[in-house]
Amino acid sequence: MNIGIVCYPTFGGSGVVATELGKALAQKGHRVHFITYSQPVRLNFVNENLFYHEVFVPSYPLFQFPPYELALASKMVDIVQNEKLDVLHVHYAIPHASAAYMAKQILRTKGINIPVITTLHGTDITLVGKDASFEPVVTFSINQSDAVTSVSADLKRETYEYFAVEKDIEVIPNFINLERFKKQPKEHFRAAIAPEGEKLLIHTSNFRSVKRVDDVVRIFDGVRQQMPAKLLLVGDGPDRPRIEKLCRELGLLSNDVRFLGKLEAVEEVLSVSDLFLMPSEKESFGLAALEAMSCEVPVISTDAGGIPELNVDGVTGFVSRVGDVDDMVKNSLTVLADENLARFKAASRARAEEFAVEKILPLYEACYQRAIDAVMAGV
Ligand code: GMT
Repeated sequence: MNIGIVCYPTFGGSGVVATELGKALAQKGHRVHFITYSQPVRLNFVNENLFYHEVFVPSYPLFQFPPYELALASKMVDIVQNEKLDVLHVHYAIPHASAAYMAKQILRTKGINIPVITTLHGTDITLVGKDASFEPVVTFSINQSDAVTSVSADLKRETYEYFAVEKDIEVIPNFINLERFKKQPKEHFRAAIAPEGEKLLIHTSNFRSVKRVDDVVRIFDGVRQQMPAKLLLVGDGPDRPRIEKLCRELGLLSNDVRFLGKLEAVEEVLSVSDLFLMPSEKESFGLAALEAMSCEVPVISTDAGGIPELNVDGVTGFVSRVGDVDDMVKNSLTVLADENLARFKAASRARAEEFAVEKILPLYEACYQRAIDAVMAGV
């Protein structure tokens, strides 16, 4: 197939999923065209089937808000026509689904009926999408897509709850490359940051309020009062200054809590970690937790959104109510206890194997084929 993928090119989960999907499809022999405003961060890979098309928004003094959606729709029209795409797959509804709708209408006037697949990732529905500023457009463009997928059953439920969506939504969970995300021998790194054999806790996110990074620090503070431990914080974002201040207030030094910033090879740091903390307020799936589990790192999480569809309570870690820091401290100590840790680590990797890219990819391929067949049949 000749597939167009539209996504955010950043470290965010939806962009990561879209890029990894495109790479895996290209390795299977499909031709994949990324259409986005800059090179996706995970597109660090050369393959004869991968193409990248940059969306350029001309600046003009009149534009207080550059019209990205229009430039994107125009680029989609251009690439569908000239690269003879079979299907357009847009990740994150805002503004990709509505730009795809516009492109589809323009292409119709040229005698081309391109099927559009929209994948809902989370905040496009749960935070931003249902805001009155976007809701009518999000509802309309989801309903106008030829097929709609969501990354968890909970996100599907929320979509039907908050939007007048009539389309069938297929749940296709996120996936993992088990070869890349596997425990690597990085003991020298571990010895450097935890020289006394301290337990290593880790959190990766975009440091936005929905991630509750304050709770990460408070959980760590509770744990280290009971056992020697260190915390690794990967990623960056608007809450970081507040988190640094909280660490100082709690007397946590830079040797106790390491801010590592945005990392490309996050699997190397996960490989030396013992416990992943995800105390999020909302999380449609929790891709960062799946990456950790694949590297044999158990997860302490909340029960928000789709996380319980991934993190199995009492098996791959534990699930607590949002904000229940005491419970997450207690659960962390259970997982980290020497007599339990190996069991939780093995169970985490085994659970991650259920989300192997080889298992999930055919679900997307089948979805594309059904949409192509329906459009060809004029349905
Ligand atoms: O979590 C974020 O803030 C980033 C966001 C995104 O859209 O890039 O992630 C969402 O999509 C990921 C991939 O499907 C999911 O694993 C995350 O759970 C989801 N985030 C939220 O629902 C808050």
